[in-house]
Amino acid sequence: MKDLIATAARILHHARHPIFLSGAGISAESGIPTFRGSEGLWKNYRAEELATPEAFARDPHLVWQWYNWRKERIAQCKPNPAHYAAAELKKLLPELLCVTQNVDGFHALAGLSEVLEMHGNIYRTRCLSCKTVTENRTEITPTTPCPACGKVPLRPDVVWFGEILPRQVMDVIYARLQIADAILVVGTSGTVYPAAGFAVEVRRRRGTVIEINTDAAHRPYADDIYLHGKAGEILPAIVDELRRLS
Ligand code: BV8
Repeated sequence: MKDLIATAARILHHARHPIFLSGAGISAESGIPTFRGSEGLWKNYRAEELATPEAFARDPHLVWQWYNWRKERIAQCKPNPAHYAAAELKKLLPELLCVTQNVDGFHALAGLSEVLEMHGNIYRTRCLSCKTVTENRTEITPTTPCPACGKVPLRPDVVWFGEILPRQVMDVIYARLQIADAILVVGTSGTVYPAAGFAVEVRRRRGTVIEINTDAAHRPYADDIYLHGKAGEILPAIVDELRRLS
């Protein structure tokens, strides 16, 4: 593993247009359940059944119950060494484009301000009537009025399955994918698109894919650098190695 970490650090150090992509696994050591791990269910629902416009239209109370439960759970957790290491990585590699699929806001909380939250943020709500987006850390129900126009309902300001991703975010990511020579993928099952396609695109352009994941069954491609283990341990080790190279 030590050699792999040194190789990963060297590749990132020499990369001209690297990308960092994180998924729910980077927050697992903070105590936030991942989506597809054993603890990923809520009341026996899967994320794909609740994180959709159809589910919200059908039962906004149930969907808001799920988001309120997650907001409360996240509020009891804090960023872990992997989040802080990601912020250090950005300082050591100013060119690094940082993207997260997570909506917990932990990258920003750990000091990585320039992170693209491609699936939105659980602590923001959006009014279905006037589209106003507000920060909100309290419990929301389908009858909570919009602070701007007073109408209901509000929805979580996240991207649901079947919804398109924020254009301005995707434009930046797709532009980088045209020139990316390395991508560091941390704690994602690679099952949700378009994020799951980013490593494929980097590989297609002969870039290097470096993955950190605890799942031994995770099928890396032969030419990937697969670091099997916890993000909270491996990411800080890559940062230490990078510091030696810098
Ligand atoms: C879209 C926000 C246009 C909400 C989320 C192409 C092919 C097939 C399907 C599609 C496609 N294009 C679009 C789709 C449909 C769909 C999709 O991908 N479906 C999947 C289920 C097949 N995609 C969409 O609808 C996207 N929209 O593309 O618009 C379009 C639309 C329709 C049709 C065509 C085009 C929108 C997707 C966004 C959905 N919103 N979240 C919320 O959070 O409430 S996705 C949700 O899953 C989270 O954001 C989460 O981050 C994300 C991905 O999951 P992971 O992060 O990977 O988490 P997971 O639990 O799966 O894995 C954790 C990993 O960590 C594991 O591998 C584990 O081993 C590892 N791990 C655990 N602990 C650690 C660790 N690793 C390291 N250290 C540890 N300690």
